[in-house]
Amino acid sequence: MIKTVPTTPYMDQRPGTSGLRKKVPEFQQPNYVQNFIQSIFDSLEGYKGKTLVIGGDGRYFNPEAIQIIVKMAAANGFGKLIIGKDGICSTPAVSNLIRKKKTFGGIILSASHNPGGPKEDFGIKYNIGNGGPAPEKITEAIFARSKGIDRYRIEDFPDIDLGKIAAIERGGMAIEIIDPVKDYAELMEELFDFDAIRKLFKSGFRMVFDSMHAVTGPYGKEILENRLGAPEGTARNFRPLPDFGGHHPDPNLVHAKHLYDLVMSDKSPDFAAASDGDGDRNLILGRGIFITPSDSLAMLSANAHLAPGYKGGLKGIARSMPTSAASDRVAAKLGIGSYETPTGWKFFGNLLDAGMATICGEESAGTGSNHVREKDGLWAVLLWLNILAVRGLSVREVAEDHWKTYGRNYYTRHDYEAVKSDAAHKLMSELTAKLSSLPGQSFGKDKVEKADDFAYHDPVDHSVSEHQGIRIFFEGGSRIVFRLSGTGTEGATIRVYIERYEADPARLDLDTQKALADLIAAAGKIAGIKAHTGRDRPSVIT
Ligand code: G16
Repeated sequence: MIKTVPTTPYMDQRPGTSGLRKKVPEFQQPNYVQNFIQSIFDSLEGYKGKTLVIGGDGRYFNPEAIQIIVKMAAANGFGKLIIGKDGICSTPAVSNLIRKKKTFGGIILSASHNPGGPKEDFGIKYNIGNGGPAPEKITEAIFARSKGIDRYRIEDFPDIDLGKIAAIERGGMAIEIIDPVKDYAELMEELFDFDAIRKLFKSGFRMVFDSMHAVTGPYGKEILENRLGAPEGTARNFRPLPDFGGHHPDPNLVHAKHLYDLVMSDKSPDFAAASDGDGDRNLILGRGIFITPSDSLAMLSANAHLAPGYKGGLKGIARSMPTSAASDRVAAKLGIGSYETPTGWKFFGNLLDAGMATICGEESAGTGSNHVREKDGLWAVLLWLNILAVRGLSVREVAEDHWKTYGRNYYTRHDYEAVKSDAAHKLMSELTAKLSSLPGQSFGKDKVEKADDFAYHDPVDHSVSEHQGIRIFFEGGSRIVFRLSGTGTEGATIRVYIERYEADPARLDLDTQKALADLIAAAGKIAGIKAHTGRDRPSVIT
C-alpha cells in the first residue's frame, strides 16, 4: 500500500562534486534519506514504468538506504529495479548497467574514498540515462526541491532479500537482484586483449591488486584471477567490509602506503594497483616507481591504441583543470582535441556523448573512457596491463620512454584538510582579490605570467560554470592552482596543485617534492596558507 508521509525540509541537501555526502548520523536523522530521494524523483520527468539501477559500495548504512529507496521507487511508479546482490555494485559497473540495459537512470550509494562506519561517511548520487552523474542543472533542481519538500511517498511492504540473485515483484514493481560483476567483466573482455594479458601472467609476471576491503574485491578476484589467470593472492583485501577494515579506502600514497613500500622494497611485484571505496579511482605503481594520476592519463592515452577497444585511435583527451598538462602534449602529438574541464567527472559527460573525447582523467586518481560515463579504477589497471603485455616493457620503462618523448610534468597536490570553513573561504577570497596584481611578480626564479579564476564554457551545451579554482601561471609553463574540495564532510579542504614542466633529458628523474620545492614555497607565500590556517604543512601530499 502506498503511504504519503508528511515531512519537513532539511536545508543542507545540496549535492557536492559527486552527490550528497554526509556523516552517517546525519543520514540517519528522521526522513533525511526519504526527503533526498523524493527530491530526486520530484526533479525527474517521465520515469513512470521505467527502470532504475541501484548499487552501492557496501559501506555501513548501504542496506538500510537501499530498502528505503526500493519502497519509495515502487510508490513513485518506477516499473523495475536492477540491484546488485548484497546491494553491491561498483560505480563504473552501475554506469555500465544503466547504458547496457538502457535504464532511465541509477542511484549510487557511496562516499567514494571516504571512510565508512557508524560515525563515518555515506553518500547518495543520482546518475542519468547516459550512465553519468547528473549534471549541475539536475543537482541544483534536486537541492531546490529538497528545501521545499513537505511529503514523500513510500510503499509499506517488508524488506526484500538482497542476498539472493532473483527476479521478484513488490508493490507492482519488478525487482531483479543480479550478479554485479558479470556485465562489467564482459565489457572489459571486449575492450582489452585478455589473451595477451593471460600470456603475461603465464610468463611469471606478478602483480598485486588491493581492493582496500571495498567494492572492487569481487571484480578483481573474478577478472584478474579467474578470467586472466593471475595467481591466487593477486587480489588482496578483496572482501568488501562495511567499515573497509577501519581504513580509508583511498588509493593514494598515504592510505595505500603499504603498497608503495612494497614496490620500493626488494620484494616488489612487477605491478601494483589499488582502487577506492566505490571502484572508480586507481593507484598505479611499478617496481620502484609511482605513476601520478596525471602522468597515468597521459601514458594511457599515448598507448591506448594497443588495446582492441581503442585500436581506431582516440577522438580527444579531456582532463580536469587541476590535472597536469602532460596529456595535452599527447593530444597535440596525436593531432586530436584536448579539453580542460572543472573538477568533477560530470563535466566530461557532454564531451564523451558528443564523441569529442575518448579518454578522460583527473589528478584525483580517476581515469576512464567512453566505455561508461564514470571514471573506472579497474579499467585503468587493465589498460596498463594490456600495454605492458603488448610492449613487453616494465612500468618504469614505459614512464621513462614517455618522458623522453614528451618531457615531464612534475606534479604534486598538497591538501589542507578539515580547515575551519571561514578561514578557508577567507584565504580564497583574498587570493581572488589579488589576482590582477600577480602578473609580473617574481617568486624565486619563477615569474607570474597570468592569473585567473577558472570558468568553464561547455562547448556542447554552452553552459557556464564559474569559480572553479584559482590558476596562477608562470613563465615557462609552471602552474599553481588553488581550490576548495567539493567532497569533504568536515570543515573545508584546501587543495593546492603544483606543476613544473621539464624537458631537459638530464632532469627527468628528480624527486618530485624537491623538483617543486620553489613553487611549493611560492604557493604558501601567495596564498598566506600558514597565516590563514595555522598549518605548517599539508595533511596529505600526493
Ligand atoms: C569526486 C569526483 C571527481 C573529483 C573528486 C575530487 O571523486 O567524481 O571528479 O575529482 O571527487 O573532488 P574534490 O577535489 O572536489 O574533493 P570521487 O572518487 O570522490 O567520486
